[in-house]
Amino acid sequence: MKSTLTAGVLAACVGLLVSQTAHADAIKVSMTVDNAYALFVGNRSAATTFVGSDGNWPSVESYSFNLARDAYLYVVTASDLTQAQGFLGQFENQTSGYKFYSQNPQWQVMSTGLGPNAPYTGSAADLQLLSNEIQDANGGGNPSQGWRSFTAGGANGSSPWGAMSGIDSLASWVWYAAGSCNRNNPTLGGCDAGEWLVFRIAVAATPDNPIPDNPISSTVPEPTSFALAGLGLALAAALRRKKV
Ligand SMILES: [Ca+2]
Ligand SMILES: [Ca+2]
Repeated sequence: MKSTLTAGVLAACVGLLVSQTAHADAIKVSMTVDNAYALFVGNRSAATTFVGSDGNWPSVESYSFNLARDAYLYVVTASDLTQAQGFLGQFENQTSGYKFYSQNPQWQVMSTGLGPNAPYTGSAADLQLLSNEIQDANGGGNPSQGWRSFTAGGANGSSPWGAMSGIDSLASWVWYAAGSCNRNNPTLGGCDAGEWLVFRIAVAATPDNPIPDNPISSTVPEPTSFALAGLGLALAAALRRKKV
């Protein structure tokens, strides 16, 4: 019984180790922004790859990736500060079958206060500028004093945008309720939330753990070292049992 249990624990630990070190999730993001955005892939502290940009709010764009569990998606946005502004999107982890929307707490937003000229070219200079802003926000030293939550406005289909095909009607338009924006619904009425804004989502984000990089939990071991520690404990337990 004991050896079977130990073998099971060992197998589970090895399985966890393999899944955490070699696993990549198939991710599909469908989105649009009023007025414009640029999409980047990176990690917790930097944007490393420019994916693309779009400045046409009535079109929904879809992007598919195979991303490691510690990867992040970053969305840099620009607003013309008139009439309305918003982000509408859905995030599908096709590996785990998990799907959620722009108004869910897995998304975060921060303001740079640098004005309307967001970095859109994907040049090395843009990646460096965006990475600097990400690190400022991680340290709480940016205008929004860290990463914040969105505030939801109307659902997909609501005025003034109408229905956006390619995104479920369960999704809502969201924006950052700060600066001159209406705190109850920052998507309506032209306003400046501290442009330009950066949105992000961690591939590993879940409803129970929407902010896996929360500084409060930064003392928790990384998944890989945690798995290794678990493996070591299981081995130690197995050795102890052999002695007895
Ligand atoms: Ca678009
Ligand atoms: Ca606008």
